[in-house]
Amino acid sequence: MKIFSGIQPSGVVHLGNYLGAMKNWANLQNSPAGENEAIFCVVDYHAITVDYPKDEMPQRIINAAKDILASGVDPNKSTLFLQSDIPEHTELAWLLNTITTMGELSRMTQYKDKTAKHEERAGLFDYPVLMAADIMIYKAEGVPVGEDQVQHVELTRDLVRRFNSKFGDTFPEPKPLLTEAKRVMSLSGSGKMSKSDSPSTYIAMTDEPDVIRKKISSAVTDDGQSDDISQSTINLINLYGEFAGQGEADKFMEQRKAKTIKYSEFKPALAEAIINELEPFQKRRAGVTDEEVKKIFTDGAAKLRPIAQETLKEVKEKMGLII
Ligand code: AQP
Repeated sequence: MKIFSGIQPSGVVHLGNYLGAMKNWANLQNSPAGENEAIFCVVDYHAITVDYPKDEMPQRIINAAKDILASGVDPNKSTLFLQSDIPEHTELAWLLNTITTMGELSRMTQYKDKTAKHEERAGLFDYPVLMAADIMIYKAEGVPVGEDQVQHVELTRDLVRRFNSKFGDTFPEPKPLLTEAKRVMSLSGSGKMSKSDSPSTYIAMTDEPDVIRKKISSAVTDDGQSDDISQSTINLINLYGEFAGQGEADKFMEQRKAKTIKYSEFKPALAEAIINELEPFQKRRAGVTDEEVKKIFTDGAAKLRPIAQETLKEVKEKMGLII
């Protein structure tokens, strides 16, 4: 299966990004007998749809690639590139805009969520069409993302069907590939873990052990005594399962059901499990240089550009634009 996914260089990467998407990227690339062909992208054109610190952007782009590599993506098995290095993405997005309705884009919950915090801009509104172009230009069939991106993949499927029926069979219908941790919640107990929220509400993949201990010790839980177990508590126990194994997490869940759980014991255990998982990630990340990332981007774009150009030519022909 051909796999495509991306991450915005919009700041630090957190446990939600890692468990919901990036860890899965490394797993998918290691499919038996190379049955998956994986393409991963730092989507800089998506990250500029809200205000951003221009001077920090070059380093953010490089850091996003380091995060992907540290998660286990191997440039010898997968292709990693920078979105703006292949301008055919934006050209295909324009062509897809002509078959996308305002109603469809208005229904996107991420647009509604983001415009609660940011100005309403055409680029932010059109974000899902560029994402559809990112996926379609490589004719990808699988898109490993977190739950918040599923609606955008569904829109991509609609655009694929519409394009194929208007202009002839061209694209496969991509499906979202989700993990168990498809929606990691914020440590504040409300909403998804998000890098645009306060740093105390997320664990960054680069957080030092002491920072992790402090953040987990102040993470919101229920009181341990109510009949209803809060979503915030379930989220933390699920996180523990991700790092320490389901069997260990089940023990704490049984204690919570029996109302005997001691958060003063559970939280340090969770913090240490996270620290253990992040240690090799942080080591690998520190070992990647900026120059290596630039070379990986150059090689990735050189490999993918002919494929993107080929798809764009096919699309333009089918749309009657080649004379
Ligand atoms: N909390 C989450 N749980 C599971 N998966 C998540 N993802 C994001 N948050 C969670 C997945 O991570 C991938 C890369 O995300 P992105 O860079 O496109 O950023 P985003 O989806 O806009 O979410 P962020 O990181 O929290 O940023 P802001 O604060 O800007 O909204 C995607 O596959 C995403 O689904």
